[in-house]
Amino acid sequence: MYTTQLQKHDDKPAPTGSAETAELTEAFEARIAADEFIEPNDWMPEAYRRTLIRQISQHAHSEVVGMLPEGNWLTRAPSLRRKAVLLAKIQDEGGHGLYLYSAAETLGISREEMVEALHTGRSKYSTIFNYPTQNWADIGAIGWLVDGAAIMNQVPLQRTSYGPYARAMVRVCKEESFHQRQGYEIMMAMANGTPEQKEMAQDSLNRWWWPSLMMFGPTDDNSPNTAQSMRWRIKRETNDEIRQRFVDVTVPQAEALDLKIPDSALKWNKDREHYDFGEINWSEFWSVVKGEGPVAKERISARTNAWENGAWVREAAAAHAARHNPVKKVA
Ligand code: FAQ
Repeated sequence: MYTTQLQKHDDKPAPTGSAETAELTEAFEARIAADEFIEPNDWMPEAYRRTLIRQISQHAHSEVVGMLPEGNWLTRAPSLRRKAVLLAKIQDEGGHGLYLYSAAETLGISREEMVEALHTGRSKYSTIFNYPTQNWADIGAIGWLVDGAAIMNQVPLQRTSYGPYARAMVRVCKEESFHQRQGYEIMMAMANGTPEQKEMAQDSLNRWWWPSLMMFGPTDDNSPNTAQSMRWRIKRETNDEIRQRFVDVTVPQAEALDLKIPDSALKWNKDREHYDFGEINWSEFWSVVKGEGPVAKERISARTNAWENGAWVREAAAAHAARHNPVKKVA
């Protein structure tokens, strides 16, 4: 995806002294303040690079692990049309993972290192994918709520300060918008269907609402990374700001479906011009972050098995590439 010759991180001349580092940092910060994109071969503070690797690789893992809950229903989709649409959507998520791994690779980390960090639990992925998909309505709820939350978070990331991440987000957002609509369309069909179908849709909303709100991360005052990431313009809006926007947009959508959001504290606040909503169960959130989610072990073992079973494909692809397109070693 990125055709520019990348410098290897180790090859970059290190600043020779604190005066030089201060000068480079000042120039870097001026570029951030001027809303310039930082590109792979540009000088950047080490902590900025590490923060990006952390966030982009976790985002990539989320896309790839996120294929599993929906994949669970591919063979049981209620019609050929639903199956074809779901298959296309899941393939898109795999593609998002690939753009994001590629963007992270431009920062000097290899795909293998990132995958290993996922498999060994050193790198996180979104809590939402540690919940099970129990019936077809869950596929509608994921598209509507989970992709809806993902878009809300990713639209501001189109203006993130790191160029390859921002550009990847442009295409990802277009595709997520289709995903959100396909989910909402499933919910519309179910909410306007038989009483049993409507009940399934309501049950699904009940189970996915709170985990969807958790996707935006801890509250701003409990978010260790937000302040610095906002200063570096990696994040353009805070966790709470984006969560609030999601609630404000989604409540009328639930009303249009005649479904009830499972929150007795939910109420329009005319002074704030936003919905007030109830307290998220933060102890559940942190326990899922720590890897104790309902299907966390199944998710990681599915990914580990896929990686191991796919070893022969990677070896064959590498052998084919070496035979047909040998890379010339530069002395
Ligand atoms: N799950 O200080 P903060 C999708 C961790 S894509 C797990 O606030 P930050 C598409 C956080 O990593 C969904 N961990 O952190 C799709 C940090 O730990 P660390 C993924 C979480 O980075 C749809 C610690 O808590 N989207 O759904 C979560 O500033 C359907 C403290 O948190 C992205 O990744 C969580 N929910 O803000 C696919 C978007 N929240 O790393 C298939 C890009 C927080 O220090 C089907 N990422 N943590 O060890 C971001 O915008 C940010 O990374 C946040 C977290 C907002 C997720």
